[in-house]
This record gives sequence, C-alpha cells and structure tokens, in this order.
Amino acid sequence: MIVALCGGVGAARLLRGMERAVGGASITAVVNTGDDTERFGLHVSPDLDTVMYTLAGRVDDGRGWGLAGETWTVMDALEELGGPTWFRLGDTDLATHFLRTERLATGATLTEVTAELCRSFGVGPRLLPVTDDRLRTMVRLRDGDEVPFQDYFVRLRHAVPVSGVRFDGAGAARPGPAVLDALASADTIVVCPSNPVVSIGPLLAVPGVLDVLRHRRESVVGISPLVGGAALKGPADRMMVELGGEASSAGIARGYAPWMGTLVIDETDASDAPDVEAAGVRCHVAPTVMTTVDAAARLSETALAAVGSR
Ligand code: FO1
Repeated sequence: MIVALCGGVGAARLLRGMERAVGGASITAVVNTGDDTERFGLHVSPDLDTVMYTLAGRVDDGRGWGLAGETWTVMDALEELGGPTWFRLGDTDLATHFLRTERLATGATLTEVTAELCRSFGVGPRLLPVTDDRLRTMVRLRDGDEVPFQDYFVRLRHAVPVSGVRFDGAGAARPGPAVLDALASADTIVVCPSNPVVSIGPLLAVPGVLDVLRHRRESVVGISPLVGGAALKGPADRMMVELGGEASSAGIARGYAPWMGTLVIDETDASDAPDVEAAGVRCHVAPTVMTTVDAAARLSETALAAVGSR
C-alpha cells in the first residue's frame, strides 16, 4: 500500500500518474482539509474535490479544480442579484457540495461522505480527509489582517505578502479514523509536490500524524514542489520566503528532514543535491514536471524506486 500526503492540484496530478503506475487499489491518499470553507451554507472541500475529480477523469484540467464542461448559470444569477461571486461554484460542482453538506448535516463524517462520493465518481484510490474535525488554515497578512485561506488564495489572488499561517482547530482535531493506521502500515509514504506551508503543513498539525511519520522516516519519500526555486502553480515559493524560509529544494529538505528520508528534486535543481544531502535527506534527481499522465506515472515510479519499494 502506498499512502500519499496530498494537497490539491500537484498532488492530484501525481496520483493520476501513480494510479497508472501501481493501480488505484494500492493507493491511499491522506488529503488536506485546511482549505475547506463554508459558502452559502455549503461545506466545500477543495483539495478533496480536486483529487477526487482528477482521479475520476472529470477535473477541468485548465483550472485544476472544479468539473470539466462546467456551466455557471447559478453564479451568473447570483451576480445579477449582487451576491458574492469571487469564489466560483459551477452548476454541476454544486451537486457535490449539496450532497456533502446534506450528509454531514445528517450525521455522516467527512470520511464517510468522501467514500460515498468517490464510489459515485468511480474513484479507485481510497481518499481519507486528514481529520473529520474542523481544521481551517488562517493566513496572517503583512498588513495585519488575518483571513481564511480561500480569501487569501482566491479573493486576494494570493497577491499579498503573508506574515503568518495557523491551522485553526488543529489542537483539538483527531486524525481521521483510518489515517494513522494507513501511515503506520504503508509500504511507502509519498509526500506529493504540494505547498509545504498550507497543504502539507495542516496535515502535520493534526496530532499524531507527525509522530507516525517520524517513525516511518526511512519509508517516506517526498517530491519537491519547486522547480528552479519556483512553484509551478500557486504561492508556495513566495510563502516560504515570506515566512522566513528558503524557496529551494534544500529549504524543503531542511523542513521535512525530521520525518522524510528521501527527496526527489528536478534536474534543474541538480546543484541543490549536496545541500539536500547535507540536511540529512537522501537526494534523487529526476524530471519532476508532470506535463502528461505518463510523466506523472514515471515520476511516481522514480519516487517509489528512490525509497526502494519497487
Ligand atoms: N480557485 C480559484 O482560483 N477561483 C475560484 O473561484 C475557485 C473556486 C473553487 C470552488 C470549488 C473548489 O473545490 C475549488 C475552487 N478553487 C478556486 C480552487 C481552490 O481555491 C484551490 O483548489 C485550493 O483551495 C488550493 O489548493
């Protein structure tokens, strides 16, 4: 069993390749829920939905989120009413939010609802929310305001410097019922190329997760989300610098070193390899840009081979 630590788009793209490489039945994805938000009374789980839609072959590839072939009739009507439309919910995407919200309201857990939705979408891998409890990433802006993650990422287009990030609810959050067992019994744990601050960070903040990872360090392999010191998508590189870190694979290695034994970095960053190794992390240089599903499959194979499980 391979257990993947996942955020949104980068993780979804890797998992699509990993599924081609090893088959969906061998994959469990532990997915970030810190991006979750309430919109119009609806519970929206962006990272869970991005991974689910991608593995279902239904994601809008251009956006990386939401459903392909989407229509926006409801959003257009909301616009006419002068309602807030900065966080866009497509007509068919709404069905997912209606169902999830209804099931949660009638007592189902997020883990149960995710399994039901994955069955309906024909998703092979098992998707596990990192917690069924409330977990909300809050971003402190340099101007002093603190905003929920989606306000930072979408409404402000992450075009504002940050001075801090916290994971509201983390202290009281319990790992999802199958999460710790999956991590403890995994043959290999893959840290997907997701934002270390706001995608991987929330996972580590859920009590119990970091301890298990520390014990599994030799079976943990990460894929750097940075290529040439830059994120391919989103604000990972800027956030790392703004929060006092270094936007480099060596910076990633130093951050993850206590619980990750191997890091795969892109050929562009081959000169970083000595610094990664100096951080106590085995470094493996390979192409990490997933332009096609085949490239993602090859990257998955590379990561699994790098940690000696293939
Ligand atoms: N991202 C945007 O840039 N603009 C949006 O309007 C938007 C809406 C949205 C609705 C549902 C959903 O599941 C994701 C959505 N996203 C949108 C993406 C989302 O902000 C990101 O996927 C993550 O939270 C970061 O990984």
